[in-house]
Amino acid sequence: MKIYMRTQDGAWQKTACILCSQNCGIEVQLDGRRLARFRGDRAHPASQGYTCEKALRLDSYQNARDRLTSPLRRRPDGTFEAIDWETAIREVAARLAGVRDRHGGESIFYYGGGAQGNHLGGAYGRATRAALGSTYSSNALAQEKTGEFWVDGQLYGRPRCHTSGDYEHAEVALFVGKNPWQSHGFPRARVTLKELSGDPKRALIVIDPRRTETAALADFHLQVRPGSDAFCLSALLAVLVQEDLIDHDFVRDRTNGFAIIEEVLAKIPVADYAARAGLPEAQVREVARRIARASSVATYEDLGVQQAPHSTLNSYLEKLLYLLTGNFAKRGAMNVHSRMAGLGGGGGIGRKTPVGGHRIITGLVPANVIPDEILTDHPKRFRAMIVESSNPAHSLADSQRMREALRALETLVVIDVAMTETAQLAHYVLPAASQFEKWEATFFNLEFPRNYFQLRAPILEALPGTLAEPEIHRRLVRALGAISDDDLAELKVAAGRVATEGRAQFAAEFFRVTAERPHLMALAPVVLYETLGQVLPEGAAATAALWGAAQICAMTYPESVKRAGFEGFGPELGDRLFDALVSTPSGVTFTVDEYEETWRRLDTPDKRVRLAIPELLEELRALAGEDPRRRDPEYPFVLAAGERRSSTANTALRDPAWRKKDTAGALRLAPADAARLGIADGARARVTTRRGSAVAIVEISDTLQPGHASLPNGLGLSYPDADGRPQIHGVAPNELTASEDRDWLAGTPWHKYVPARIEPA
Ligand SMILES: Nc1nc2c(c(=O)[nH]1)N[C@H]1C(S)=C(S)[C@@H](COP(=O)(O)OP(=O)(O)OC[C@H]3O[C@@H](n4cnc5c(=O)[nH]c(N)nc54)[C@H](O)[C@@H]3O)O[C@H]1N2
Ligand SMILES: Nc1nc2c(c(=O)[nH]1)N[C@H]1C(S)=C(S)[C@@H](COP(=O)(O)OP(=O)(O)OC[C@H]3O[C@@H](n4cnc5c(=O)[nH]c(N)nc54)[C@H](O)[C@@H]3O)O[C@H]1N2
Ligand code: SF4
Ligand SMILES: [Mo]
Repeated sequence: MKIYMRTQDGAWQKTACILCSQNCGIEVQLDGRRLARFRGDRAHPASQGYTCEKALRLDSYQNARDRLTSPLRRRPDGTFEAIDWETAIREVAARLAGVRDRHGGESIFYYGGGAQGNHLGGAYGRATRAALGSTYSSNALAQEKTGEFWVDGQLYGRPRCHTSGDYEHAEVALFVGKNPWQSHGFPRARVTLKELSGDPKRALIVIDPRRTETAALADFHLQVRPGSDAFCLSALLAVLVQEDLIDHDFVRDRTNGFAIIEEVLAKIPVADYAARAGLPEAQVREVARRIARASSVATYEDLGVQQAPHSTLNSYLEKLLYLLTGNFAKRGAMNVHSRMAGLGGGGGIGRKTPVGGHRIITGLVPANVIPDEILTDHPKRFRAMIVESSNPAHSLADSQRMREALRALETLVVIDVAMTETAQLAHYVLPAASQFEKWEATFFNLEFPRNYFQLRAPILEALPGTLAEPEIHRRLVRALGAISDDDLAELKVAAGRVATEGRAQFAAEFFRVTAERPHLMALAPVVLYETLGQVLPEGAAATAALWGAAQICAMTYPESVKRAGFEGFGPELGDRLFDALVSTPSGVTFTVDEYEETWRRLDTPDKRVRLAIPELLEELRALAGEDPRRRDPEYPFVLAAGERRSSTANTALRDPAWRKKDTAGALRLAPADAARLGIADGARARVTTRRGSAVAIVEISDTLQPGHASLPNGLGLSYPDADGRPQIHGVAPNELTASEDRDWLAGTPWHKYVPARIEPA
């Protein structure tokens, strides 16, 4: 099918940067197929013209040397041969159907579904999974956010009650293991950080072992010992209780269970815990008082604590800090945001993995246990895998074991734009059109009180040989025989009447047909694509699933959608919202919330926050017997494996030439350690962990404390040189990490806490 493009050559074309979850709106000028010139899109409702320096490098993604241009099939000797799409779809469908028929569809595991900016394809992937009966899935959120989601579920009744911080208006902003200057995570991050830092009436607080760019701007930098956040956070909470700095009205009117946590926090020895965290007691007390005194506080916890010891407990303690001080459901504080579509894996509550019985949170299998669910003779093991827009052979802990697991699969299918480390192990590789060659959108819509959504139109024709994911999944679903022409006959007629009768009659027909043929509901994205999609304006068939999402969004938040300026009831409201998405290339504000909305979104029976979480209170009590100052003398360093820098963008940019600074991806070391080990700036050092060993170029940096070392995220990728020979650039962090180093509850990895030895090389 011909893909429509909105604008002409030479014009500024609206799209988004896809190098982090922020997806700033940008405008691009093309030079042939090259993304030649960039500027921030001032009409984008969230980014308002803001970008960081990385957006300028997007052509390295679009025109990479290792872009895939044909479906590939593995030969017995491990090399690949190009095959046509028809063969590829037929064989992939047949092989996966074979696995399903022999072992059940649940033995086909799905991983990924979108990276930093492309979540539309994953929606269609759900149809392929449904066609196969594949029920287990995961993605990168199970390496970072599942512990936090679980805590949200305990506090607010449902893991979907995800909170958003209002840093722009907060009197105090607290960043815990988060460096937004580099990693962003909220709109126009650097502008907001500078405002916070420059205003004497406001305060920026950072908890980070390293003096990051954000910490350097902070009013208070709690430079914790790596991995000791549970001590720091519980000491802060203990000060609130022991100095009676609690918001008693909020706690009494809005929460349950305070007495239980008060008892635990009252006993915590503040001076001792501060010392274990490497902090002056006076500073901990001052920070707790500053938080308590503020009229509003917004917090952000990220990988520094989520990928470190006590990950889930840290999430709990961080949330208690804003709850006990009443910084919830109000301006400048924390609120429960709306969403256009979820990013979880679906499925019921209380599910466990089939082999190890590990907890599945928001439908996501813990990333670190995936190899254990494959490398076993257990009859319920995963036998096949579909990997879409993700690179688990590189991004999951313990790459060696992950590779072994991927090799043990009967069938591995990878859908990607580039020849990744995971694709190299696949039986079939299906080449996707890039995010500038198809309709695309991010589902990282996490803002409150105004939430935003941008539907991006293609600005380039698809690279020959590639297909957009919606079309790949449509073909797979059809080849699997999950949908018949008969199933769609009436809906095609209804679609044909949309031009004259509008979409409301189509919606009614859709619900009638899916009620009659219930198997079609799980296949809805492909059903919509083949019916409604064919009559959407501008060749936007791939946005048909978004029409479904817009309908659900309007049904879930009718008042908030109306406040955003949309009119109508029921399907009409969803339709208006969808029309706006398609016709507003800079993106739209899709919900506007009142602060009371946060309370209405809670899913506890009495709409109160449940403060006491027994499992985590037990872990909190047990901290007394632990000392983060103790280290294994064999591995005296703590290595943070995977720092975000201005030279990193996960693995979206594979060509090392995009990096203008820090080209080798340096191992950062404190001056005292470098001097003691006799390692000069720019020299090579060997890093050895219990799992592996690697050589890196050293950068001596006084931002690190002694005993702490740091490697960047997303390096160690294989990329062809000018003669097509693969070269590996930098250290792949997960050659050094181990799958057993993970949170006991959520299974999240300890990438930021890897015991290591460092020597001159
Ligand atoms: N430039 C850039 N931006 C990105 C990305 C990228 O690759 N490059 N990736 C995006 C993605 S996928 C994500 S999830 C976010 C992540 O965003 P962040 O979580 O901000 O990123 P990191 O640099 O991995 O970790 C944050 C901080 O944790 C600190 N840290 C390490 N150990 C500890 C510890 O024990 N305690 C505490 N308190 N802090 C510790 C590190 O010093 C670091 O400053 O970034 C997004 N943005
Ligand atoms: N040691 C260590 N490991 C980490 C981290 C760490 O800090 N340290 N961070 C973790 C975190 S927070 C994250 S989010 C993960 C990220 O790791 P992954 O989930 O593996 O995601 P990305 O590195 O973003 O890779 C995305 C893939 O999508 C492909 N792609 C891009 N556009 C398209 C498209 O349009 N269609 C398709 N089909 N494919 C496309 C890219 O080529 C790339 O292969 O890594 C995790 N791993
Ligand atoms: S990398 Fe992130 S913050 Fe920077 S321009 Fe891209 S989307 Fe915006
Ligand atoms: Mo991430």
